[in-house]
Amino acid sequence: MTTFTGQDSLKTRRSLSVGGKSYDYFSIKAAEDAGLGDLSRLPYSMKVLLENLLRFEDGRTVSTDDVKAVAQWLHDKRSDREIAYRPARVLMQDFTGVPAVCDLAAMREAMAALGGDPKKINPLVPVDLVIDHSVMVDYFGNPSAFEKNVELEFERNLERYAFLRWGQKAFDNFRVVPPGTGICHQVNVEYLAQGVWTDTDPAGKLVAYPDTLVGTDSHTTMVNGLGVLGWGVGGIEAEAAMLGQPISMLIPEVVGFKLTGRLKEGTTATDLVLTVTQMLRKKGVVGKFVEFHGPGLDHLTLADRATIGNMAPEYGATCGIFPIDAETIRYLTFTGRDADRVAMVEAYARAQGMWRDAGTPDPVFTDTLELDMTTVEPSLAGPKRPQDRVPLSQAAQSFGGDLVGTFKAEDADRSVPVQGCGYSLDQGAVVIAAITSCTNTSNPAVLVAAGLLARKAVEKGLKSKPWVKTSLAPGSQVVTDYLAKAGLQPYLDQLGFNIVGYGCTTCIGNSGPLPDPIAAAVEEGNLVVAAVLSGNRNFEGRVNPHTRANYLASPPLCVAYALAGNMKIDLTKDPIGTGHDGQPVYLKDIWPTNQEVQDAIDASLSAEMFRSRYGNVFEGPAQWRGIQTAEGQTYEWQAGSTYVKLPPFFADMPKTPEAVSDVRGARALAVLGDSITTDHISPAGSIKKTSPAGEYLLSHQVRPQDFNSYGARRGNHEVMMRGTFANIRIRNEMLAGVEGGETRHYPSGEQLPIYTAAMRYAQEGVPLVVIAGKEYGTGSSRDWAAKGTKLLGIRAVIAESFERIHRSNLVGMGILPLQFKDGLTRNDLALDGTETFDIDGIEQDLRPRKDVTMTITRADGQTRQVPLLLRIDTVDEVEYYRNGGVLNFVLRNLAK
Ligand code: MIC
Ligand code: SF4
Repeated sequence: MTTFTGQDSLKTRRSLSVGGKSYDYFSIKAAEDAGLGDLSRLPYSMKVLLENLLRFEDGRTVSTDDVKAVAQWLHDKRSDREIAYRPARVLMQDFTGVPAVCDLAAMREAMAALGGDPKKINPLVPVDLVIDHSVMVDYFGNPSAFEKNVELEFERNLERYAFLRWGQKAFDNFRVVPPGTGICHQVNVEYLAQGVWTDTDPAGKLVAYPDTLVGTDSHTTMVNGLGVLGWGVGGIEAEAAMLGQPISMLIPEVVGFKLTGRLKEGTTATDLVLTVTQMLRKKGVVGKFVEFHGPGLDHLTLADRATIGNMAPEYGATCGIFPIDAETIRYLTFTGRDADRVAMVEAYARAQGMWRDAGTPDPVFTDTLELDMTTVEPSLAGPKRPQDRVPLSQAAQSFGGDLVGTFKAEDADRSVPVQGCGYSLDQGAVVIAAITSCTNTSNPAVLVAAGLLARKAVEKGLKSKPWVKTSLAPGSQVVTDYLAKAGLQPYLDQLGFNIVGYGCTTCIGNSGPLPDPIAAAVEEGNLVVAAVLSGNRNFEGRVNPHTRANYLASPPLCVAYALAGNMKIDLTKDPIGTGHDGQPVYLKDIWPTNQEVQDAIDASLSAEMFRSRYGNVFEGPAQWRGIQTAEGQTYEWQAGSTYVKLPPFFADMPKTPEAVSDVRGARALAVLGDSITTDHISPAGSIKKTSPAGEYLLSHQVRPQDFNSYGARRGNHEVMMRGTFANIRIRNEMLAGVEGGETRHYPSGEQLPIYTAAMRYAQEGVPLVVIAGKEYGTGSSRDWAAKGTKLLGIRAVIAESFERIHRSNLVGMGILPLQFKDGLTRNDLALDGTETFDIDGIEQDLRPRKDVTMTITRADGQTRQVPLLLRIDTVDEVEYYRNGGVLNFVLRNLAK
């Protein structure tokens, strides 16, 4: 395979011999000697980018000037140069992977229609897709929960899985990790990632280079803990990368995060990552790399680093990376990676100046910040944003504050009897306690801590409160092995934390319904009840439609809150329950010491567990192996399918794109506030019966219990268009006091679901815009947030700022991201939806980051001109936009 097509003008190709084998590599030291000067203090992540440029320097997509710009970065600590970056591989999960395979299948057909060769639509780099996002927690708290949930998962998702099995055969370089195996990022860290990748060049010579990737999931950054540079991109960008299109990016700023000290007794890696997230969000690192360094690294296990890397989307950074050091090597060895490969990782890192040890001087960074880890305290984050950290000691009070903020004070003590259960549900009840998410289930320390806490609680005679939906969903089967070996699973089981599946579950919003009587009590009392989960996201409407408050916390704290059963209990002061002996039990009485945790890990985790579990990782359960698969280069779309449909993005695409045009007479489809997440734009969770998507499914004879989730329906654009902006908690400022995806259509003035209004405007030939506040598109990589926006007829999104991935997804779908300038916001414009909008500067002289003008015409004919910054950031992106999207661009090129 030709993953290095460069001409190597700087003559940096060298060879390295390890374990009797010789590898070529593109040497940074050689580049220094070729005139770039001392590069030793470049950040680790910049060295990875530099190597990529050296390897692919072809005088066309990558020039020696690009290489020099990286060297120059060392002096300026920033650069406005655009580079073409080619990651070694691509990682997908099924929520984003199914629509990606749909796109690829559609591109094969479009390719044939354009007179090109459909076989060109084939990944050129290795692609792994892990099926992890679909399993739901329908059954919980009993020994058969796991089996029954898996059964339902296959029943619901058979069509999608059969489609993926077709893809597995139809595309080269494409592997699928079957359902029930683990979560993509944990499988990546524990198995797929290699630290250093190797391949043979056209002359048959082995070449070594850093393992790098893009993933169609924002938490791809978890692998940064291993020193592997990777981040999340939309499916469309990943598909382009598979087909050989380099990632177009600006040489990033790199923020150095110095860690000193070590976590004190009673605190966990989860507490640390929530602290880091809060600090970095406050700093503002969107579009930047974050790199961790300092003596504190010596006290962080690889799993701790992976937890910190994981939450990069929550702190807003492109990635949060750790350099390679002795701990990386220990982990690679321990997880059963091939000994030769491990030796190579060390030799390669040393040869390239990418190895960290105590003596390594601090790299040069654009900006820095520092945390003494001894100051980290037990924490939660919530009730609706991951960056809103609350110290455990203030959680009860802070929840009370939120509660009173939402309701009249006299409602704060409301309590509703739960039908047929003999107890009442109070305000603040914890109704979900979920040990979930790759963020934490990849870290044995916090899982073992949860198990030890469960043991101590059981020994004292404590029980989970009966209204709590408890679940444990590990990100790999190895977790089950070590919890069993440590003898801890039985105690977790006794508290209701039986295994419910190996996958994302509650973290993605697949928490399943609350038991009917509980849901009824919540609705009857309009209670604010909570979920406590060890996930990384708690955006409104995500975790469960009934939990208005959602707190992220470490696995042991999830168990603690299941015991306590209410957010209003102060776990640092109030008893968590009453023991056998009638005496109050406090959290501190059952919290395990760091030494106990370490001892249990030492006694129960072994390299053999990783080897045996991953030895047959592509096999899957019987249900998977039994799926009948279609054959053929192109997919036979099933007319009746409500899961997989030919997407419309390339329908009737002409060989040359039409000219781009200014926006004329647009209406606002929605005016939105700050921190609009991709969960608001394209929710992933449950589909309401009364929503346009629900009505569509009903009209296609799908029963509500078979609706599955928006995430699982992403292979069907009809559902997804209807689900765009259908989040139950989104607030459109064009309507006062309305929650949910509604808008007002003008000039009729009628209040309609957003989808219905959009279709009405489409019929009327009216283009649309969306107006929003800061950090628009926060959250995930899901490109459906941009695809849905496109299919609703939205030409431009005008916001105060954009989150990285969503901005590039918008451009990738041919939508204009426009940013307010000079401190102006939507609030200064007093918009109510009756206005029309014209945007100039697109037809003429389209170029990256230019200023354009928007003219607002009010109902009374008055006009106002607003300057905007065009957030098409690179020259390549201009081309994507001109082509109507990145995939259309790639298709046209391949068809030539
Ligand atoms: C998430 O955590 O939000 C998801 C679900 O994993 C998404 C991807 C998706 O929407 O499928 C992400 O993080 O990118
Ligand atoms: Fe990990 Fe949660 Fe995303 Fe799944 S949904 S990949 S568990 S962060």
